[in-house]
Amino acid sequence: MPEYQNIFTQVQVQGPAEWGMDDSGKMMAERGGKPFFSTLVGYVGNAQIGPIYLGWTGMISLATGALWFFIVGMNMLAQVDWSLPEMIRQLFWLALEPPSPEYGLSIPPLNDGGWYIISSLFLLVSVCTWLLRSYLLAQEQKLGKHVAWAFASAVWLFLVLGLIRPLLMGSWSEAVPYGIFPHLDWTTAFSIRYGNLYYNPFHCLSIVFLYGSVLLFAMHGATILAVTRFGGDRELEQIYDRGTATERAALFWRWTMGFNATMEGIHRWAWWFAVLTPITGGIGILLTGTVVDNWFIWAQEHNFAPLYNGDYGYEAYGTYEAFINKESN
Ligand code: 07D
Repeated sequence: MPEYQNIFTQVQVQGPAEWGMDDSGKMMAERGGKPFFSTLVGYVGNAQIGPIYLGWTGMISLATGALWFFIVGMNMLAQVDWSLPEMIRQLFWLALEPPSPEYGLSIPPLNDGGWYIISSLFLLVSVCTWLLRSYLLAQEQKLGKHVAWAFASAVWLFLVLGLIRPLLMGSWSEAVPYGIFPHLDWTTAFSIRYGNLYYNPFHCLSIVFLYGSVLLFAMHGATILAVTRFGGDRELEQIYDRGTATERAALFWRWTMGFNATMEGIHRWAWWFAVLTPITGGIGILLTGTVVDNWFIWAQEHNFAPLYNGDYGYEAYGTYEAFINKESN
């Protein structure tokens, strides 16, 4: 055994395939695929691939996810006259768009948004069963449900964007199109339509938590790698039986910024920052167009954006209401 190991100097040890625990006796039957080893994969993670546990939630999730993917793909193919080379050439620009506004919340003809609604139903089932699967698999292994709850926060934003907000706005046309550039164009159009999303304080908060997650991950990853030589990579052990690695890491951060998280607490910091990104984001999207029609004016009203003298700010019209009326005339 080398004395000092980290991800850059690791040795790949290969023994018999690991099948995992079998507490209840019913999981083994649902594990599929003969496990095999890949040295290449071993460079970035565990060299063993499989077996995979599917179960009924996994089966439904993959099947409905594939149906969504297939419907979107076939619609794109139809748009380029069933020409595969054209589909590949235009792939980044193609989309399955939601119905147009005149349909409201009714079900439109297939080629006028109907396929969008059907495929969305499949995607909804797929994402929700995947969430349930992460909950059930944790339960099966007697783990905490932290992964499932974290994924639930992402599903919250997904539901707000594609289901809850369109329902509140009274139109499926509010939903996000399925396509690579088209969904990005949608975010820009959405931002402009509602007066610049940068002035939505929940978009601000979401960015804070997104960037904050990145910073925490970098700090934590760097810290653990830096104290690996003292056994710091055995994090759980360091939590209940603190050793010199933890002491050094803590001291480093106290010297650097006067404060240090604990060996256990840093993971809670990371979890909360990650989870709060889509939670705050979902609140911001939910308020847009339902409660607030123009975030720039909202920000001016709340002394958060500057007031200009001229046609840009609402004060040129006397009151906010007068400005809104002028805008809608
Ligand atoms: C999207 C939801 C969960 C996803 C799930 C998965 C499938 C299947 C299929 C693999 C990520 C579903 C599964 C679909 C996959 C296959 C085959 C989570 C998601 C469950 N913004 N912005 C955010 C920044 C601007 C806009 C969040 C930065 C402009 C809109 C985040 C900038 C405009 C929305 C963020 C910036 C604009 C957002 C996303 C900089 C125009 C949202 C958080 C530097 C471009 C979303 C409140 C997240 C939101 C969102 C960051 C600029 C528009 C913090 C850094 C001004 C419309 N923006 N943004 O976790 O929550 O997403 O807003 O300029 O809806 Mg923004």
